[in-house]
Amino acid sequence: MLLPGISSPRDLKALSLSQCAQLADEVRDFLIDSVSLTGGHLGPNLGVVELTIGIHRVFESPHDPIIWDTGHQSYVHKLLTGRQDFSHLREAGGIAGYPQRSESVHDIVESSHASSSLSWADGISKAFEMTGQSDRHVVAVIGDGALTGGMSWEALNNISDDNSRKLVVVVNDNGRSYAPTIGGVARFLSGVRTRPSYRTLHRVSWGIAKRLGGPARAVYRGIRGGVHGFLSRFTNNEALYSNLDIKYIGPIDGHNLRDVERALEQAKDYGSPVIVHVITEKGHGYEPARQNEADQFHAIGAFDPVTGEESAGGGLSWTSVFAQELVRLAKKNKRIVGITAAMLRPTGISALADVYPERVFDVGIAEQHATTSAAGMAFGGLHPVVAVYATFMGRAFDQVLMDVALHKAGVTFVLDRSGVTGPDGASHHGMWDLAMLQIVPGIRIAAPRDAKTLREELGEATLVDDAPTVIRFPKGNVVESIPAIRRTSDGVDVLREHSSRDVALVAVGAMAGLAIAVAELLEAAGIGATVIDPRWVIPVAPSIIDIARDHRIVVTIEDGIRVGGVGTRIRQDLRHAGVDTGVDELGLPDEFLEHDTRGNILARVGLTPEAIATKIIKQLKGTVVPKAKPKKR
Ligand SMILES: Cc1ncc(C[n+]2csc(CCOP(=O)(O)OP(=O)(O)O)c2C)c(N)n1
Repeated sequence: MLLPGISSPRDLKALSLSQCAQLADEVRDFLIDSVSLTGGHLGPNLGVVELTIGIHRVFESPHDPIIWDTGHQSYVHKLLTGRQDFSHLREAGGIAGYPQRSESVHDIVESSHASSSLSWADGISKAFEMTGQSDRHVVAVIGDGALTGGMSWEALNNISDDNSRKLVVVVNDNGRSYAPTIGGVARFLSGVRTRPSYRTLHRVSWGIAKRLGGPARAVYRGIRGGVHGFLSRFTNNEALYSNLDIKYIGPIDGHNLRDVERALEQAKDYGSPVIVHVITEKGHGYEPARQNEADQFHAIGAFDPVTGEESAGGGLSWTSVFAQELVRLAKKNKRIVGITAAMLRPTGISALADVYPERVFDVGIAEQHATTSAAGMAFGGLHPVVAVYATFMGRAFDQVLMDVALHKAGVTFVLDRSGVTGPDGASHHGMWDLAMLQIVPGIRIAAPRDAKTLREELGEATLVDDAPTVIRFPKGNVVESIPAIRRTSDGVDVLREHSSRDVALVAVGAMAGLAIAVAELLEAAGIGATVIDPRWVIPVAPSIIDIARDHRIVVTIEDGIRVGGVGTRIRQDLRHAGVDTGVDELGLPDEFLEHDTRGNILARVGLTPEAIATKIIKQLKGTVVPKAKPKKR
């Protein structure tokens, strides 16, 4: 076994190529075994085993920073940089599913939102140049999927402007995001992939360089870029890149370590920005992943390593309720279309595509474009439903504000994975959407509490044709129904009432179950609680103000950041209406919350029935206990 002996990239450099091949096999076995127990991003990592070994043999991490775009493909990098305990991958205390600076000096970028790596690399290389660290290379590894994001092209535009920087862009082209990558960029890459003539050129050139000795070799190295540029016009492989004026090497077989290393060495020699186009296969070396057409084990739960069969999760997910209801609504309303930013299946939009393929648009990893394109579709007479994970909505704030809302476009945003998500860590919690979106003039935001209200609110949203609407719901399974006792005339559901109106609990969406549990505990302590679900949390319905007026205190509970959340909005609206009932806003702290289970995180931040009930009891006791009389002397 070689893998246990690799504690840093330095150890890799002592290995022969055949030992590296053995190491690659060991890494694959390790990944399959460990991810089968914990779940994680298996397919992307199986595809970059040789590439990661090659990068670490050719460059000197961390002296040469390596930036993994998105970061879900960094498991091999972790294994080779001293992190071989994967037993608690993505669990509290275990290693993170993405690069994390606190884990290792080899991890540089941990944001995990796609398409940012080239901007990072651009900035770092500029800083190295300006601070006299000119012996340091910067390597960015970006997938063909991430390359569909606009930010990468903004960065390339800048990178191509300055030939003095040591910046290597490795395009890890496996032809897929989750599903096959779409669009012109993908077509361009696939065109290059099927024309291997550059590889021949590259091999010949390498041969020449090797044979030349001393000064002749140095001279050849100096002019090699130009020679390649000239000859590659005849191979016609890299027209897109050459038009950008960036040197290009490729396409390289990403599973042939010798070729990978040669290409990287050559890129290192250039001493100016260069793209190395590497062809890899997602799920490489593991048949069940390769055969899985849907997503090639992009992200998977625990599974049987022999058959590749995923362990049965069971239960009905929020995503599938949304997916089914969207199809039902789309059958009745021909104006409804679906948009996804490269997440056809994870968002459930695939259900609509199965029935009406022509009414679904996968725009690539391009949330900003998805949003403005939706505004255009609304102008043209459609009602677009843009389905994204809540965390990625942040990318398109300006577009929601200026393109959709300002233009009164009827676009429905469906935010899956809102609130605390858990194992994907700080970057993937959908906790900013409520605070961020509620400041958009005219926007209406619904947070369904169960499957029934999700269906209902989605239907209501698709009828709004003059403003953005948002439906946000969490990850995981949904309960079919949390019944209401009554609905107010302005659409607020009252879930529970009590003759003594001590506290009004306002539950945002999936927090309804928690609020009811709090009410039960309060009742046992002799405190009467009303529980309401606003359904549409923004704007604040007038009946919420009326209910608040009737109670001693209001407690809002939301699965989103407390600062500037729905609770804050209710407090402001109460004050504006002259109601002086105190409001306690419960929600998530304004912190980056590390990976853990959703349950553990909610407990840590005090969002459990016991913690909330205790807080309220203390608070109310505080208001009823008479002030102590001053002692007589
Ligand atoms: C801004 C943003 N939107 C969506 C995602 C979700 N996402 C994670 S990985 C991925 C596909 C990445 O494809 P690619 O860059 O080709 O890498 P591969 O997995 O194929 O190696 C997507 C869409 C994300 N991380 N960031």
